[in-house]
Amino acid sequence: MDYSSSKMNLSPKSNEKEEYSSDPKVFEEYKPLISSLPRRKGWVLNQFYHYQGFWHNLFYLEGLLSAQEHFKPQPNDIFLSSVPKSGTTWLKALSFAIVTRSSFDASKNPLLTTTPHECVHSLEGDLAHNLFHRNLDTPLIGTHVPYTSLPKPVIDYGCKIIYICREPKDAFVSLWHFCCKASPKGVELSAREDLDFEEAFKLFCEGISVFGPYWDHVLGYWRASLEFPDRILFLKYENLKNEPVFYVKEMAKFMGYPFSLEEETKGMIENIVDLCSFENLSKLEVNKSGWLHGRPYLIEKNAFFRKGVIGDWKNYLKPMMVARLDEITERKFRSSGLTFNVSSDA
Ligand code: PAP
Repeated sequence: MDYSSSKMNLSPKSNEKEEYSSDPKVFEEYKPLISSLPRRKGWVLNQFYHYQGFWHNLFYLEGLLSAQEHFKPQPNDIFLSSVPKSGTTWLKALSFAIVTRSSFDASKNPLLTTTPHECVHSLEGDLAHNLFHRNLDTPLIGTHVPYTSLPKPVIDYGCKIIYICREPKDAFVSLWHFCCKASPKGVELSAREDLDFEEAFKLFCEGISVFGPYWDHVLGYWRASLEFPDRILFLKYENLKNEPVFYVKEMAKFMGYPFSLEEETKGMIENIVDLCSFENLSKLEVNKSGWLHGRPYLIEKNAFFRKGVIGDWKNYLKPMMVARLDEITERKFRSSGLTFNVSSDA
């Protein structure tokens, strides 16, 4: 398949509320496979499809299948990976600022005028759908694809991966808010079906969320990071929040862009942390207004910047819900060595 021929039709079909439909010619080859997959009602977008152990909406599934078949990374590519709502936007901003720091002076950084998601494009969304061309100025590519579904060359070439995860109660609350702001393309926001919090919670606990089950996604990268520590840097949102300077330094070293002593003395790390802070990015005009393109649903840019704190789940989850999510997390992560020991700032 030739990416360059990709053209999407994002208007809804008349006979069903499948909000996104690709050009049938482009993804024709995947139709038999997709129609054979188990499916379930999803959040925001009508259907989730079960593929290689994870739930995907149609748009990202087609992108994933195409990427698995055609995507060829450069050996020095660095993948920024996460399960949605775990700190992707922040990770993209920090990584972009780190690798491009000698190309721009502080007042000209593209992050001041371009959203992090447009500075670092996503594999299964932007690139596989040919919505954006690969930005060859940076080695960075974003992805939500589970570890075991990554295109084979990404593993074979030994590409580096930074994975960010987030405490599951906060990840769920963030996902629910995001989904409430998203609307299928072609559907008025006001005409969108309400996303019931309890129903969303139930689905999340069953593992039915975009790129879910959340726990399997995290564990896939966690185990791989233990096996290949030189290739996979595993970060937690909460640690990055509590000690940003330390982790930005770690990230730069891991990516092969370490800070020199002179840069450290001049406060370069602190400058990057400040540039990419929630407080700074969320007040920039580019992140405050307008719509983010290249998604199967309509979403305002400001939806990627809600509160940016640890422990906001306390404001939303009933004690029974907390117990249920904590129990699943404990059970799933037991004996993996992965824990979340978080202090709340909500
Ligand atoms: P995505 O997977 O759709 O790209 P992602 O960026 O992973 O979303 O998650 C968004 C969350 O990160 C939001 O969390 P909240 O809903 O709990 O507030 C968002 O506020 C938070 N976030 C975005 N940018 C930053 C930042 N610079 N620092 C800290 N948190 C941030």
